[in-house]
Amino acid sequence: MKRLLTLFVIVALVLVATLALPAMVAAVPVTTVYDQDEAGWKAAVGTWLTEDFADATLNTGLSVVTDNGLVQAASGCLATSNVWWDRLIPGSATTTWTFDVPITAFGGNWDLGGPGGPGTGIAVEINGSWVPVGEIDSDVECKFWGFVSDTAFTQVRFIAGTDPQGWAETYELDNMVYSAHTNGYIIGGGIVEPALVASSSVVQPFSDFDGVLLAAAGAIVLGFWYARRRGLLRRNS
Ligand SMILES: [Ca+2]
Ligand SMILES: [Ca+2]
Ligand SMILES: [Ca+2]
Repeated sequence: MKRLLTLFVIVALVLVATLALPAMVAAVPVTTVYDQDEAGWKAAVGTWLTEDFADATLNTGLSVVTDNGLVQAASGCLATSNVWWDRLIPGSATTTWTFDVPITAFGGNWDLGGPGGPGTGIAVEINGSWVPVGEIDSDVECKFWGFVSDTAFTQVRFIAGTDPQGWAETYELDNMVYSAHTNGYIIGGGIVEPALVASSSVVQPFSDFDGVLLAAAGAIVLGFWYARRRGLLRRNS
């Protein structure tokens, strides 16, 4: 009897180890940066949405929390257009973009070198645990910088970078682009497709990892139930 019970427990533990560990490893996103390679980024994602900051109203499903950022006329090389102007300060001023629908790629046209001169550069991070993606050089002027992730994310955060040239980084960003194309979702042509809306409105009660744990717990409970039913699990028998 005890042997059978031990077998059940071992099988359950092996199930958790083999299923849960790969899920935990896969949870760390791997990102590919496209520094001054807009064509490469666009080829990688296929379709995307653009926020051109023509006015202060952001695209549907896009929101921002910022200490200093705002939409205004450009002052540097992006001067023919309205842009996102911002000043990032180490330890105090950051900007976080949030996407209602998980995305896998993000980028834009950047001017760091013009507004305020070259500063700290910009460190870009994604999602709640703030995985570092890379730093945008402080002397970039009207160049594309973007990235693609193998794991979907819903937040992009800009913080001051590590370049010692300045105490802050004042910058302007235009034509911010983002895409969910590589995640089985399609965003394109400035229109969010119905399939995407339907997918995003489904509330996911568990993460992948939670689901594995739930399955393992279920297997253990079923094992005990089966053992007890078969009279294999009686105390002091
Ligand atoms: Ca807009
Ligand atoms: Ca613009
Ligand atoms: Ca600057």
